[in-house]
Amino acid sequence: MEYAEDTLLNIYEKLVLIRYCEESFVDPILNGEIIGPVHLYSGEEAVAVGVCAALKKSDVVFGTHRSHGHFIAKGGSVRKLVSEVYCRDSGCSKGRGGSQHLIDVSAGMLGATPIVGGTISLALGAALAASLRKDKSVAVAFFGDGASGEGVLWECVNFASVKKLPIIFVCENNLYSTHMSIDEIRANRNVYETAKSFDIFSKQIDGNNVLDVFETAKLAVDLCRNSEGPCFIEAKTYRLRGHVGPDDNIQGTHTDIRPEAELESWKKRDPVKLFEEYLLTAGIGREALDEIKNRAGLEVKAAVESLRETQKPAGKEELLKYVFR
Ligand SMILES: Cc1ncc(C[n+]2csc(CCOP(=O)(O)OP(=O)(O)O)c2C)c(N)n1
Ligand SMILES: [Mg+2]
Repeated sequence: MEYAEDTLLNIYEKLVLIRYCEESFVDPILNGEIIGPVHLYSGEEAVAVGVCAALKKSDVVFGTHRSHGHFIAKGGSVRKLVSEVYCRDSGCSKGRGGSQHLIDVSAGMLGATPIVGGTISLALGAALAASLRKDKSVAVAFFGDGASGEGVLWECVNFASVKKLPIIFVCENNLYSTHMSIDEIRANRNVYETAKSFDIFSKQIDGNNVLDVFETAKLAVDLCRNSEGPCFIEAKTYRLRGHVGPDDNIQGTHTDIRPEAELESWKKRDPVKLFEEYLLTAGIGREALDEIKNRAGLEVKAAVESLRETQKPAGKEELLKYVFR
């Protein structure tokens, strides 16, 4: 086998943990227990997991409005994530941020915000700092195809290229930006081609194949550590759920966007299932996979149960407690 068994099983565990976490939010969103918008990452897990598997703890990542996966993949605490999504005091932003404001400094997850493209320049700053410190650390900016329409992305790519900064721009191209198809927004679907014009390493990959993502990310990390960055990775992927909440945005439903056949064809390329098939073919026993699933299920269940039993969202009188005034 080309990879150590440990490496493969760690990757599998992260994929499953993210999927279980995401799906655990579905019913509480529908019954109103979770308030505020929640953008689920189901179907895109291989991007966050493949990239973060190539990083060290001391490297840093920045996310988006859809960042539960980035948070877990970089080693953030599941309990703090779940608590934050439920807006509880024990969350990573003390329950005042919710699903879209995720941060775990000790894990190197330096932030996520709902502003499309909003963290790209922050990641650039982290890369500039790393370059001035000469500490060989790498910064990653995760963003969606929608951010490719924001000027700040290309300003950052240009600056990073001019200064040879250790930053990896990771575009999660899931073909839609809210409820618009990429073809309605971009003249050229292939975002990595635009990045190429800045004279940097830029590649389009299968974002549902976690080992493809891992291999390309390792290459990009090596380039960055050798002062041959920046790099741009366009990972083609698809959300199994719709833009926000559990709705799948299928044509004919109230959001009426995505052809059902398109969703069905991507379901066949579910990144968790694809990797499971790979592991079984590579000779890893089903028992080992079941054990991991069991553990991940228990971890998510324990996180949800702990907050249900012990805490409530902050009341009106406490909402401004951590706000600088
Ligand atoms: C600057 C800005 N413009 C518009 C919005 C509204 N908005 C929220 S999410 C989103 C779509 C983002 O699409 P993409 O970047 O492809 O990410 P995806 O949701 O597909 O993961 C938009 C337009 C916003 N939050 N910020
Ligand atoms: Mg998108």
